[in-house]
Amino acid sequence: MNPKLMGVVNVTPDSFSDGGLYLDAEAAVAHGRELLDQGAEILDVGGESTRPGAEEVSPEEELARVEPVVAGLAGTATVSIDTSKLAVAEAALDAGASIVNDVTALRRDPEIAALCAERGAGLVLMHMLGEPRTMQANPSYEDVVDDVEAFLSEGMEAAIAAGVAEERIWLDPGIGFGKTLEHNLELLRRLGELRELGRPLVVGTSRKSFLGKIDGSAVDDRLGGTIASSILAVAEGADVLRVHDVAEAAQAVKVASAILG
Ligand code: HH2
Repeated sequence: MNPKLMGVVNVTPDSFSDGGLYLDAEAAVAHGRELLDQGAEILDVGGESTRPGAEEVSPEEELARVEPVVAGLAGTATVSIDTSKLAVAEAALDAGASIVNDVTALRRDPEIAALCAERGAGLVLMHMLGEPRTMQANPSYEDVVDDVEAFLSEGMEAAIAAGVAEERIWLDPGIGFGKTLEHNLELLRRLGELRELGRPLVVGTSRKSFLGKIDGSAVDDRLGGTIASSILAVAEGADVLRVHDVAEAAQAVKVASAILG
């Protein structure tokens, strides 16, 4: 049990838990460095919130937010760019990012696959039902785990068809993206079934609202829930944890690893 920690660096005014805190590029770079010191192996830089109801920002605006931050961190860290826009992904790779984290799994800009292929970049494909503006309006599935697995399998096939090497693809069930509390819990409980896809699994539960639905906690008071859900995800086979609170996640992973071996 040795998951990598992906530290979240949000350069947005409106992210659901840390919006506005690191909008200034210097503050965002300093925050990224701090997360590295705390044990992050990857820094996930994002310039557009994907919280439920969020409106899209223009590629120009998103790029202006993330480019200096990627450039400031890429020399010392493995950087993923959290975007679903081709122009942003391309500029971020130019600035030194080596992974594209696409929460639409190529549905918004399918050309991201060819870009990653050409650059030899990693690609994270995440499941989302619909789009952020509307995804929480009554999401429904036949069987949430089977449906997510089929979606990720198709996305992976599309990426491979566009030339992305299979070993550069990571998959993510998209906790909180078009899912009820029960859907999220079932995905976490049966996460091991997604191992059949044969690729590393990225899981992001950090501070998400499903945790608050369980215990009534506010967004800045969900560290315990984040840790519990993250460690259980690792026990079910998660390889990468996308978290805001890297120091605490690193400590939890160390203790869990010592116990489980
Ligand atoms: N969650 C968020 C954003 N990007 N990417 C992946 N691969 N997996 C996730 O679970 C995931 C993600 C949402 O978290 P955050 O970035 O903190 O919020 P916001 O989208 O409001 O910026």
